[in-house]
Amino acid sequence: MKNILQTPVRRRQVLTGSLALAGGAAAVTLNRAKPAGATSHDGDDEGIDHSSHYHGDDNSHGSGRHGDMITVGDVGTEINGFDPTDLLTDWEVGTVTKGADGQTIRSFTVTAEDREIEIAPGVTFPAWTFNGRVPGPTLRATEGDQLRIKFVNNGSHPHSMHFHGIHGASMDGLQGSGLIDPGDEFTYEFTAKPFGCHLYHCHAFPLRAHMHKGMYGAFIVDPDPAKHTEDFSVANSRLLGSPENANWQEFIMVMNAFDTNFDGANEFYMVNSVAHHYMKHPIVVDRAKKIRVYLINATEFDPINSFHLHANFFDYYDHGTTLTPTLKTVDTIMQCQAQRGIIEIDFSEHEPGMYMFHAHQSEFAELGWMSMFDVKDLG
Ligand SMILES: [Cu+2]
Repeated sequence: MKNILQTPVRRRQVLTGSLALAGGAAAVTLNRAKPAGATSHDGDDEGIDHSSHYHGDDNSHGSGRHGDMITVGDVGTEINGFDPTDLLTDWEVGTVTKGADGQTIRSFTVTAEDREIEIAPGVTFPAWTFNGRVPGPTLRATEGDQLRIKFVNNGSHPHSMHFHGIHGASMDGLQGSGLIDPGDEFTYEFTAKPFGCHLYHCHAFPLRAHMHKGMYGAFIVDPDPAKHTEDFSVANSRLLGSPENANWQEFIMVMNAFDTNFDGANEFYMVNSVAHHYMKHPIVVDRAKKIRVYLINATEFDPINSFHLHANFFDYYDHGTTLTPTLKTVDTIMQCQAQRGIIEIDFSEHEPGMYMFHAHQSEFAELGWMSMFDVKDLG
């Protein structure tokens, strides 16, 4: 397949649906009702059939005009090796052992490697990855664990893992503290704290190149309920594997974007690397169980990203480092790069149906950052 990078793609081309890739690759157009490449729009909004449906079926749940404007076709797992639907709940908890003092030691291995990924149907991107995926593995630990993260650089450039957490200077992922050349390895050791929704990313320079190439991932630290007796049940509900936690539906969502022609502006926006994936594959949730989204903004080039939920409001925990919400009853939050937080949503009083969420920068939504919860009675 001819690489997308040989064909310059600009943001407005994608928006107007005029992008047709050479070499037999799939076309990207905004109108799913017509075959790929069958239309040619020369105006921003002309030719978009607002009567067509986001999913080719029932349009009674208010998706309306938004839903018309998504990429055509689908991204399989053949190139990427991961499915964004599976990635939502793919917690990497490492290998647990006990130290002599009974301390929990949690060990991970993360490998940097170059890998081409498919970010929209027929659109590939030459990524630099952690463990072959973008975002990298979602590393999840419990507050107070001793972490040992063995990092192996099998990529073509120097890389590191810089954790947003509390640790010593020697473990920071800079030159002399874990920034390593191809073929080298380094083990980061520190205590998992503070509890919250964090991230890690490569801190090699130029930083923006290593970020936008895909070198970031989630780092979740669950609170240790024993340390939070005043909010024990809340802390327990955040602890992966606890009975209280089983009453929640938890998802990792990393907001990201890709600059496919390397002009310093993004052509595609999304959650978890595939444009419009959760429009074509809505996230099925049980109406009776609350939703907890670990939301992280890894978007390069644009200073702000955002999350907006339709038809409902939610509570928000900035950085996830508190057990009471830092924002209550909001329907939109914004994050700068590396900002993150926990969103808690309750649909129990709602009718079942499709509930959209998306960036409220409209252009981001149209270029891929638009998703659906499919709220059902699964009882
Ligand atoms: Cu790097």
